[in-house]
Amino acid sequence: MKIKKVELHRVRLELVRPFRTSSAYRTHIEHILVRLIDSDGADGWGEIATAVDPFYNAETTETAWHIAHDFLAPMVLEKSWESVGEFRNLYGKVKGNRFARSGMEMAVWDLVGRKSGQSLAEMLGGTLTEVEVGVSLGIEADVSTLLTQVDKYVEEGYRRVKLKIAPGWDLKPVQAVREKYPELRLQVDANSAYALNDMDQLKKLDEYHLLLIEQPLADDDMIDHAELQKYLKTSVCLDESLHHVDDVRKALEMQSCRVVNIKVSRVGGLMESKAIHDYCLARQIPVWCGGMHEFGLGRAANLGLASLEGFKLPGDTSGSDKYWKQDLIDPPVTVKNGLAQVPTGPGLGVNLVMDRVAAGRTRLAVL
Ligand code: OSB
Ligand code: MG
Repeated sequence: MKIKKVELHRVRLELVRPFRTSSAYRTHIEHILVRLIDSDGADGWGEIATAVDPFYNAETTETAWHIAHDFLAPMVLEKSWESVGEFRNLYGKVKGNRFARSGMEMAVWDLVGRKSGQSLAEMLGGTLTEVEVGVSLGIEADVSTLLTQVDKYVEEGYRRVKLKIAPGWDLKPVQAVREKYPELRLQVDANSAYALNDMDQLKKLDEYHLLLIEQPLADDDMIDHAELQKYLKTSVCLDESLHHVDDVRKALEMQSCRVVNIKVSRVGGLMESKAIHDYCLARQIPVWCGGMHEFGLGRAANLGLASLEGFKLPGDTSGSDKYWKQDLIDPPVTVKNGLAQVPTGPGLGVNLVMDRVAAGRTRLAVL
Protein backbone atom coordinates (compact mmCIF):
# COMPACT_ATOMS: atom_id res chain seq x y z
CA MET A 1 0.00 0.00 0.00
CA LYS A 2 1.01 3.59 -0.55
CA ILE A 3 -0.07 6.87 1.04
CA LYS A 4 -0.66 9.55 -1.61
CA LYS A 5 -1.94 12.38 0.53
CA VAL A 6 -1.76 13.47 4.17
CA GLU A 7 -4.12 16.05 5.68
CA LEU A 8 -3.60 17.64 9.09
CA HIS A 9 -6.59 19.35 10.69
CA ARG A 10 -5.90 21.26 13.90
CA VAL A 11 -9.26 21.44 15.67
CA ARG A 12 -10.27 23.34 18.80
CA LEU A 13 -13.18 22.47 21.10
CA GLU A 14 -14.17 24.17 24.35
CA LEU A 15 -14.42 21.90 27.39
CA VAL A 16 -17.88 21.89 28.98
CA ARG A 17 -16.13 22.47 32.31
CA PRO A 18 -12.58 23.78 32.89
CA PHE A 19 -10.25 21.01 34.02
CA ARG A 20 -7.59 21.63 36.66
CA THR A 21 -4.81 19.19 37.57
CA SER A 22 -1.77 19.68 39.79
CA SER A 23 0.11 20.82 36.69
CA ALA A 24 -2.33 22.50 34.30
CA TYR A 25 -5.59 24.46 33.98
CA ARG A 26 -7.43 23.91 30.72
CA THR A 27 -10.55 25.49 29.25
CA HIS A 28 -10.25 24.11 25.73
CA ILE A 29 -8.50 21.34 23.84
CA GLU A 30 -6.77 21.50 20.47
CA HIS A 31 -5.91 18.21 18.82
CA ILE A 32 -4.64 17.46 15.33
CA LEU A 33 -6.67 15.07 13.21
CA VAL A 34 -4.56 13.15 10.71
CA ARG A 35 -6.15 11.93 7.48
CA LEU A 36 -4.25 9.48 5.31
CA ILE A 37 -5.40 8.79 1.74
CA ASP A 38 -3.97 5.85 -0.20
CA SER A 39 -3.54 5.09 -3.89
CA ASP A 40 -7.03 3.53 -4.08
CA GLY A 41 -8.57 6.71 -2.68
CA ALA A 42 -9.36 4.98 0.63
CA ASP A 43 -8.79 7.02 3.78
CA GLY A 44 -8.27 6.71 7.52
CA TRP A 45 -8.31 9.16 10.41
CA GLY A 46 -6.24 9.44 13.59
CA GLU A 47 -6.05 11.90 16.48
CA ILE A 48 -2.96 13.49 18.04
CA ALA A 49 -4.18 14.08 21.58
CA THR A 50 -1.61 16.60 22.79
CA ALA A 51 -2.29 19.31 25.33
CA VAL A 52 -1.75 22.88 24.13
CA ASP A 53 0.82 23.34 26.93
CA PRO A 54 3.90 21.28 27.92
CA PHE A 55 2.66 20.63 31.47
CA TYR A 56 1.61 16.97 31.23
CA ASN A 57 4.61 15.99 29.12
CA ALA A 58 7.01 17.76 26.76
CA GLU A 59 4.84 17.65 23.64
CA THR A 60 2.34 20.35 22.74
CA THR A 61 -0.11 20.69 19.87
CA GLU A 62 2.37 23.04 18.22
CA THR A 63 5.34 20.65 18.51
CA ALA A 64 3.16 17.81 17.25
CA TRP A 65 2.22 19.90 14.23
CA HIS A 66 5.91 20.47 13.51
CA ILE A 67 6.76 16.76 13.83
CA ALA A 68 3.74 15.52 11.86
CA HIS A 69 4.01 18.16 9.14
CA ASP A 70 7.78 18.33 8.69
CA PHE A 71 8.83 14.75 9.44
CA LEU A 72 6.13 12.07 9.73
CA ALA A 73 4.09 13.03 6.67
CA PRO A 74 7.10 13.35 4.33
CA MET A 75 8.48 10.05 5.67
CA VAL A 76 5.31 8.07 4.82
CA LEU A 77 4.26 9.72 1.53
CA GLU A 78 4.81 7.57 -1.56
CA LYS A 79 6.48 4.75 0.42
CA SER A 80 5.37 1.11 0.07
CA TRP A 81 4.29 -0.86 3.12
CA GLU A 82 2.18 -3.96 3.78
CA SER A 83 1.26 -3.83 7.47
CA VAL A 84 0.79 -1.33 10.30
CA GLY A 85 4.15 -2.48 11.67
CA GLU A 86 5.88 -1.74 8.37
CA PHE A 87 4.12 1.62 8.17
CA ARG A 88 5.36 2.47 11.66
CA ASN A 89 8.92 1.58 10.64
CA LEU A 90 8.82 4.25 7.94
CA TYR A 91 9.19 6.87 10.66
CA GLY A 92 11.11 4.64 13.08
CA LYS A 93 13.99 7.14 13.14
CA VAL A 94 11.83 9.76 14.88
CA LYS A 95 12.71 9.85 18.57
CA GLY A 96 10.21 10.69 21.31
CA ASN A 97 7.24 12.71 20.06
CA ARG A 98 5.00 9.75 20.79
CA PHE A 99 1.74 11.68 20.71
CA ALA A 100 2.46 12.74 17.13
CA ARG A 101 3.50 9.22 16.14
CA SER A 102 0.42 7.79 17.80
CA GLY A 103 -1.99 9.92 15.75
CA MET A 104 -0.24 8.88 12.56
CA GLU A 105 -0.45 5.22 13.48
CA MET A 106 -4.10 5.51 14.52
CA ALA A 107 -4.96 6.81 11.06
CA VAL A 108 -3.35 3.80 9.43
CA TRP A 109 -5.24 1.36 11.69
CA ASP A 110 -8.43 3.11 10.60
CA LEU A 111 -7.42 2.93 6.94
CA VAL A 112 -6.45 -0.75 7.09
CA GLY A 113 -9.59 -1.65 9.04
CA ARG A 114 -11.89 0.18 6.68
CA LYS A 115 -10.30 -1.53 3.69
CA SER A 116 -10.53 -5.02 5.19
CA GLY A 117 -13.88 -4.51 6.92
CA GLN A 118 -12.41 -5.26 10.33
CA SER A 119 -12.93 -3.23 13.48
CA LEU A 120 -9.97 -2.06 15.56
CA ALA A 121 -10.99 -4.44 18.35
CA GLU A 122 -10.95 -7.36 15.91
CA MET A 123 -7.58 -6.39 14.51
CA LEU A 124 -6.10 -6.10 18.01
CA GLY A 125 -7.71 -9.33 19.20
CA GLY A 126 -10.05 -7.73 21.72
CA THR A 127 -12.77 -9.95 23.15
CA LEU A 128 -14.95 -7.64 25.24
CA THR A 129 -17.95 -6.04 23.53
CA GLU A 130 -18.54 -3.47 26.25
CA VAL A 131 -16.19 -2.02 28.82
CA GLU A 132 -16.54 -0.61 32.32
CA VAL A 133 -16.01 3.11 32.42
CA GLY A 134 -14.70 5.50 35.04
CA VAL A 135 -14.51 9.26 35.17
CA SER A 136 -11.64 11.65 35.91
CA LEU A 137 -12.54 14.71 37.99
CA GLY A 138 -10.35 17.80 38.14
CA ILE A 139 -9.40 19.89 41.15
CA GLU A 140 -12.29 22.14 42.19
CA ALA A 141 -12.52 25.37 44.18
CA ASP A 142 -13.94 23.53 47.20
CA VAL A 143 -15.05 20.12 48.39
CA SER A 144 -18.78 20.75 48.00
CA THR A 145 -18.34 21.64 44.32
CA LEU A 146 -16.37 18.44 43.86
CA LEU A 147 -19.08 16.41 45.60
CA THR A 148 -21.66 17.81 43.18
CA GLN A 149 -19.53 16.49 40.34
CA VAL A 150 -19.08 13.09 41.99
CA ASP A 151 -22.85 12.87 42.58
CA LYS A 152 -23.56 13.60 38.94
CA TYR A 153 -21.32 10.85 37.59
CA VAL A 154 -22.22 8.29 40.23
CA GLU A 155 -25.90 8.90 39.38
CA GLU A 156 -25.08 8.43 35.70
CA GLY A 157 -23.70 5.00 36.61
CA TYR A 158 -19.95 5.49 36.21
CA ARG A 159 -18.11 2.52 37.67
CA ARG A 160 -15.28 4.38 39.38
CA VAL A 161 -14.17 7.90 40.13
CA LYS A 162 -10.66 9.31 39.84
CA LEU A 163 -9.83 12.48 41.72
CA LYS A 164 -6.99 14.75 40.73
CA ILE A 165 -4.89 15.56 43.79
CA ALA A 166 -2.10 18.00 44.66
CA PRO A 167 -0.48 19.16 47.91
CA GLY A 168 -3.27 20.99 49.77
CA TRP A 169 -5.99 19.09 47.84
CA ASP A 170 -5.56 15.46 48.80
CA LEU A 171 -6.84 14.14 52.12
CA LYS A 172 -9.78 16.52 52.33
CA PRO A 173 -11.45 15.65 49.02
CA VAL A 174 -10.64 11.94 49.34
CA GLN A 175 -12.06 11.77 52.84
CA ALA A 176 -15.23 13.64 51.82
CA VAL A 177 -15.91 11.42 48.80
CA ARG A 178 -15.12 8.25 50.75
CA GLU A 179 -17.42 9.30 53.58
CA LYS A 180 -20.32 9.89 51.20
CA TYR A 181 -19.60 6.82 49.07
CA PRO A 182 -18.09 4.06 51.24
CA GLU A 183 -18.23 1.45 48.45
CA LEU A 184 -17.32 3.55 45.43
CA ARG A 185 -14.30 2.43 43.44
CA LEU A 186 -12.06 5.43 43.97
CA GLN A 187 -8.55 6.35 42.84
CA VAL A 188 -6.38 9.47 42.73
CA ASP A 189 -3.98 11.02 40.23
CA ALA A 190 -1.23 13.43 41.35
CA ASN A 191 0.38 14.14 37.96
CA SER A 192 3.83 14.19 39.61
CA ALA A 193 2.96 16.78 42.25
CA TYR A 194 4.80 15.12 45.14
CA ALA A 195 8.35 14.24 46.15
CA LEU A 196 9.71 11.41 48.23
CA ASN A 197 9.75 13.56 51.36
CA ASP A 198 5.94 13.76 51.12
CA MET A 199 5.78 10.01 51.87
CA ASP A 200 4.07 10.49 55.21
CA GLN A 201 1.33 12.62 53.72
CA LEU A 202 0.73 10.06 50.95
CA LYS A 203 0.74 7.27 53.52
CA LYS A 204 -2.36 8.85 55.08
CA LEU A 205 -4.27 7.97 51.92
CA ASP A 206 -3.83 4.28 52.77
CA GLU A 207 -6.88 4.25 55.02
CA TYR A 208 -9.33 5.19 52.24
CA HIS A 209 -8.95 1.87 50.36
CA LEU A 210 -8.17 3.50 47.04
CA LEU A 211 -7.76 1.31 43.96
CA LEU A 212 -4.49 3.07 43.25
CA ILE A 213 -2.53 6.29 43.36
CA GLU A 214 -1.47 7.42 39.90
CA GLN A 215 1.90 9.06 39.19
CA PRO A 216 2.62 10.61 42.59
CA LEU A 217 6.29 11.45 41.83
CA ALA A 218 8.37 12.78 38.95
CA ASP A 219 7.94 11.24 35.53
CA ASP A 220 11.62 10.30 35.29
CA ASP A 221 11.94 8.78 38.72
CA MET A 222 11.19 5.08 38.89
CA ILE A 223 13.61 4.60 41.78
CA ASP A 224 11.73 6.90 44.12
CA HIS A 225 8.44 5.34 43.02
CA ALA A 226 9.82 1.94 44.09
CA GLU A 227 10.79 3.42 47.43
CA LEU A 228 7.31 4.90 47.86
CA GLN A 229 5.55 1.70 46.79
CA LYS A 230 7.41 -0.20 49.51
CA TYR A 231 6.09 2.27 52.08
CA LEU A 232 2.45 2.41 50.91
CA LYS A 233 -0.30 -0.17 51.12
CA THR A 234 -2.09 1.54 48.23
CA SER A 235 -0.94 0.40 44.79
CA VAL A 236 1.12 2.87 42.82
CA CYS A 237 0.11 3.18 39.14
CA LEU A 238 2.44 4.87 36.68
CA ASP A 239 1.23 7.12 33.87
CA GLU A 240 3.79 9.79 32.78
CA SER A 241 6.79 7.51 33.55
CA LEU A 242 5.92 4.79 31.03
CA HIS A 243 6.66 5.42 27.35
CA HIS A 244 7.00 1.91 25.96
CA VAL A 245 6.95 -1.73 26.92
CA ASP A 246 10.57 -1.70 28.04
CA ASP A 247 9.81 1.04 30.57
CA VAL A 248 6.99 -1.14 31.85
CA ARG A 249 9.32 -4.11 32.19
CA LYS A 250 11.80 -2.03 34.21
CA ALA A 251 9.09 -0.49 36.39
CA LEU A 252 7.68 -3.91 37.23
CA GLU A 253 11.10 -5.45 37.84
CA MET A 254 11.95 -2.60 40.19
CA GLN A 255 8.49 -2.79 41.76
CA SER A 256 7.91 0.90 41.09
CA CYS A 257 4.22 0.19 40.56
CA ARG A 258 1.61 -2.58 40.74
CA VAL A 259 -0.78 -1.19 38.14
CA VAL A 260 -0.17 0.25 34.66
CA ASN A 261 -2.03 3.07 32.93
CA ILE A 262 -1.95 2.52 29.16
CA LYS A 263 -2.51 5.72 27.19
CA VAL A 264 -2.41 5.22 23.45
CA SER A 265 -0.85 8.61 22.76
CA ARG A 266 1.72 8.53 25.57
CA VAL A 267 3.20 5.25 24.33
CA GLY A 268 3.25 6.18 20.64
CA GLY A 269 0.25 4.25 19.41
CA LEU A 270 -2.04 1.27 19.52
CA MET A 271 0.64 -1.23 18.59
CA GLU A 272 2.82 -0.32 21.58
CA SER A 273 -0.32 -0.21 23.77
CA LYS A 274 -1.12 -3.78 22.77
CA ALA A 275 2.49 -4.84 23.49
CA ILE A 276 2.25 -3.34 26.99
CA HIS A 277 -1.11 -5.00 27.52
CA ASP A 278 0.26 -8.39 26.48
CA TYR A 279 3.33 -8.01 28.68
CA CYS A 280 1.21 -7.14 31.71
CA LEU A 281 -1.41 -9.81 31.05
CA ALA A 282 1.26 -12.52 31.00
CA ARG A 283 2.36 -11.30 34.46
CA GLN A 284 -1.14 -10.71 35.85
CA ILE A 285 -0.52 -7.00 36.24
CA PRO A 286 -3.81 -5.09 35.93
CA VAL A 287 -3.90 -2.38 33.28
CA TRP A 288 -6.47 0.27 32.47
CA CYS A 289 -6.99 2.69 29.63
CA GLY A 290 -6.07 6.30 30.34
CA GLY A 291 -7.27 9.29 28.37
CA MET A 292 -6.12 12.69 27.13
CA HIS A 293 -9.47 14.46 26.69
CA GLU A 294 -9.81 12.83 23.30
CA PHE A 295 -12.38 13.84 20.74
CA GLY A 296 -14.63 11.01 19.55
CA LEU A 297 -12.02 9.57 17.22
CA GLY A 298 -9.46 8.98 19.95
CA ARG A 299 -12.23 7.92 22.31
CA ALA A 300 -13.25 5.17 19.85
CA ALA A 301 -9.62 4.01 19.61
CA ASN A 302 -9.43 3.84 23.41
CA LEU A 303 -12.55 1.66 23.51
CA GLY A 304 -11.17 -0.66 20.84
CA LEU A 305 -8.01 -1.07 22.88
CA ALA A 306 -9.91 -1.55 26.14
CA SER A 307 -11.68 -4.56 24.59
CA LEU A 308 -8.52 -6.58 25.29
CA GLU A 309 -8.95 -8.97 28.19
CA GLY A 310 -6.18 -7.52 30.39
CA PHE A 311 -8.08 -4.25 30.91
CA LYS A 312 -9.33 -5.29 34.32
CA LEU A 313 -9.99 -1.84 35.74
CA PRO A 314 -12.43 0.82 34.45
CA GLY A 315 -10.73 3.31 32.11
CA ASP A 316 -10.87 7.08 31.67
CA THR A 317 -13.02 6.30 28.65
CA SER A 318 -15.96 8.49 29.61
CA GLY A 319 -18.77 9.43 27.23
CA SER A 320 -18.42 12.32 24.78
CA ASP A 321 -20.64 14.52 26.97
CA LYS A 322 -18.11 14.46 29.85
CA TYR A 323 -16.04 16.98 27.89
CA TRP A 324 -17.94 18.11 24.79
CA LYS A 325 -21.20 19.89 24.17
CA GLN A 326 -21.03 18.39 20.71
CA ASP A 327 -18.41 15.79 19.81
CA LEU A 328 -16.93 15.62 16.31
CA ILE A 329 -18.46 12.19 15.77
CA ASP A 330 -22.07 11.20 15.30
CA PRO A 331 -23.37 9.26 17.11
CA PRO A 332 -21.25 10.31 20.11
CA VAL A 333 -19.73 7.86 22.61
CA THR A 334 -22.33 7.15 25.25
CA VAL A 335 -22.11 5.48 28.65
CA LYS A 336 -25.09 3.61 30.02
CA ASN A 337 -25.06 1.96 33.41
CA GLY A 338 -21.31 2.61 33.50
CA LEU A 339 -20.65 0.69 30.31
CA ALA A 340 -19.51 1.84 26.87
CA GLN A 341 -19.93 -0.25 23.76
CA VAL A 342 -16.80 -1.21 21.87
CA PRO A 343 -17.23 0.06 18.28
CA THR A 344 -17.92 -2.73 15.79
CA GLY A 345 -17.73 -0.85 12.49
CA PRO A 346 -14.69 -1.09 10.21
CA GLY A 347 -11.56 0.72 11.41
CA LEU A 348 -12.19 3.00 14.37
CA GLY A 349 -15.90 2.53 13.65
CA VAL A 350 -17.03 6.15 14.01
CA ASN A 351 -18.37 8.83 11.67
CA LEU A 352 -16.65 12.21 11.74
CA VAL A 353 -19.01 15.07 10.99
CA MET A 354 -16.98 17.19 8.57
CA ASP A 355 -18.99 20.37 9.19
CA ARG A 356 -18.06 20.17 12.85
CA VAL A 357 -14.41 19.53 12.04
CA ALA A 358 -14.44 22.56 9.74
CA ALA A 359 -16.20 24.71 12.34
CA GLY A 360 -13.56 23.98 14.97
CA ARG A 361 -10.58 24.00 12.64
CA THR A 362 -7.77 26.44 13.41
CA ARG A 363 -5.24 25.17 10.86
CA LEU A 364 -5.20 22.90 7.83
CA ALA A 365 -2.35 21.45 5.79
CA VAL A 366 -2.50 19.13 2.80
CA LEU A 367 0.67 17.30 1.85
O1 OSB B 1 -3.05 12.33 33.89
O2 OSB B 1 -4.57 11.02 33.26
C1 OSB B 1 -4.06 12.13 33.23
C2 OSB B 1 -6.20 14.52 31.16
C3 OSB B 1 -5.23 15.24 30.51
C4 OSB B 1 -3.91 14.98 30.79
C5 OSB B 1 -3.57 13.98 31.71
C6 OSB B 1 -4.54 13.24 32.33
C7 OSB B 1 -5.89 13.55 32.08
C8 OSB B 1 -7.01 12.91 32.75
C9 OSB B 1 -8.35 12.89 32.08
O3 OSB B 1 -6.92 12.44 33.85
C10 OSB B 1 -8.44 11.72 31.19
C11 OSB B 1 -9.66 11.78 30.30
O4 OSB B 1 -10.77 11.71 30.82
O5 OSB B 1 -9.49 11.88 29.07
MG1 MG C 1 -2.63 10.46 34.86
